[in-house]
Amino acid sequence: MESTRNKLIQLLAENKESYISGQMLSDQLHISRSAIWKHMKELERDGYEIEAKSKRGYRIIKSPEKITENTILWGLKTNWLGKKVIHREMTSSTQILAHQAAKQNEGHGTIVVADEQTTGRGRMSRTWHSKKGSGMWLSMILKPELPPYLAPQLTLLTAVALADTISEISNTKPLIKWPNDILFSNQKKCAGILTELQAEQDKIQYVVIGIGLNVNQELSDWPDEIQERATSLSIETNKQWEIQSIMQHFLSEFEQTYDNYMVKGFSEIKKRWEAYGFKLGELITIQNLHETRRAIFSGIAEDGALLIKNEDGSLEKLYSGEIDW
Ligand code: BT5
Repeated sequence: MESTRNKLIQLLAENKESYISGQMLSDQLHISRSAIWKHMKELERDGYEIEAKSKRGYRIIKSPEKITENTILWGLKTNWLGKKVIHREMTSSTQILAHQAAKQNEGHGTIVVADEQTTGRGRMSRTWHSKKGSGMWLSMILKPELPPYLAPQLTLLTAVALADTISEISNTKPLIKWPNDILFSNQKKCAGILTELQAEQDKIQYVVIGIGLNVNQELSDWPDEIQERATSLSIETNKQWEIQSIMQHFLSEFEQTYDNYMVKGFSEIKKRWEAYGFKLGELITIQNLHETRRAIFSGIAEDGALLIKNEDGSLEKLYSGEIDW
């Protein structure tokens, strides 16, 4: 259930440019004017700067930089995504928390956010470095009405929304490396996506999509082996970024992309994805137990597989990580 506090922030956020009267707030929230005043004092303690003018009402001038459930909601322009926020300063992994929450019936669109993850995870039990306050460590609980075999499309959809967000806010040119990495042209990884599915045979119960986006790290924040392969928005642009506004932008972008996909299907996502595709149209090396061969990376298939064109002109789908980029 949405708390009065969150509704109050929502109302103030919607009226950012003007004052909203104590009476109007009290009518909308069904609480007394003195209760409104008490909430305002609590918001101030959370780091909000609030202007109160007699005869005009209240206005938020500045929200705190520290991430909290309230500050994420403040200014969030989504309809359903992130309306319920679970925030921790420190946790093992937002994926673990999100799975627990989903099992306890947390609904579609709930997000889990942490400032720091002690055991952030990548695919196949790999580690995701998640230093305190340096990146967007976010997991989203979704309950899509989709057959499980289409779940890989959600990873591609997330990558498109994330690449759009990065290019819109920072004016950089990110690339998507199939299936789940965001890189820059120097081939350094700035973000990774982890899609984890809980499904019955023909029905998704829920999916948790985890996004790790490096925002304000310097190279020395990572161990040597990661330094060679990683980058952050800050390293690429030479400036510090506000993590929460990036998150809000991403959540809006994701929601629109997801809603559109649910109505219109995958073809638009495919087009948008291919516009960002790393090494699309180029020769790549495919390795498996028996052979090494070269083929052209020619696109992505409806089921999220990677499409290659062999030397004899035949098209083939690849699913596993046997590509040597
Ligand atoms: C991924 O895995 O790229 C998915 C990462 C998903 C992280 C998010 S954060 C929020 C949510 N909660 C979690 O616990 N996880 C998700 P993968 O493709 O397996 O890449 C992992 C590899 O990337 C590691 O083995 C390292 O080589 C490298 N790596 C680790 N941390 C990195 C970082 N911060 N930046 C760039 N590369 C990193």
